[in-house]
Amino acid sequence: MRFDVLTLFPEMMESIFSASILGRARTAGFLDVHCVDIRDFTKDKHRKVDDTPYGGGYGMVMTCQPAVDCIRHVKAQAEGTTRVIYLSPQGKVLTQQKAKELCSYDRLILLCGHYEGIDERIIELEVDEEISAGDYVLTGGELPAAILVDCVARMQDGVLANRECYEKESLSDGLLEHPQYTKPRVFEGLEVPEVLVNGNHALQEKWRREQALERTKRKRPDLYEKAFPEGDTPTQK
Ligand code: 21W
Repeated sequence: MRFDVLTLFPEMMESIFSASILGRARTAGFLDVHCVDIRDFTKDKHRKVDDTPYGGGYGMVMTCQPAVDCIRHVKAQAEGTTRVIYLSPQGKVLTQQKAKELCSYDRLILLCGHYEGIDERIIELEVDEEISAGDYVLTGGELPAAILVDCVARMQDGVLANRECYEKESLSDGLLEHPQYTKPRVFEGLEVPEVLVNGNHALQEKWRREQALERTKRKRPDLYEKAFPEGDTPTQK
């Protein structure tokens, strides 16, 4: 899958995508992420990309010309199915389910706004969908775009060492994960649960499932209710 991140801060985004698991996946050729500088597309002699809002109000608004030309330029190189997404506080909040749906495209073009927002006509002309990172206020769409890339990229073949890593994990089945432990067996008097040290595999599976259910019920009753509506009893696998 190919991602194009359209931003005024390409060097900030580039550093995020060069580190850790995503960086390794890119080097290994499993992931194609391009950061495109919207400012490179401005036709203004002072390289301006924003202006004051019509009708008054504080702050600056991203202008149409650089953003629209940038999107069209990137779209023109595109092969296969493409989705243009504007990261926006007004979008639908990103979920694991939404991320899975986005996997069906060959290319995602992610537009990051900054300042007080972008000219509405950019959305009207070129944007297919708006997505938010959650109900809190940030300074721009860059971090939400990084979240989206991270979340969708790790579902692609070759990015994680083990496919099960994401198919079996937290939130994929709508539940939180069981607690995890590693060495040493006792730390400051706290012991690793006996079943994980001595139990058989079937017992350990059962324990993990019970822990996942108990934790979800206690820490995220909203998720628990979604997974088991109206007191549906979960099946013990
Ligand atoms: C924050 C832009 C507030 C605009 C109209 C009239 C992208 C984001 C962002 C930002 C405003 C996301 C106004 C979660 C976020 C983002 C920057 C409002 C005032 N508009 N997900 N007056 N939170 N944030 N501007 O902030 O661009 S996805």
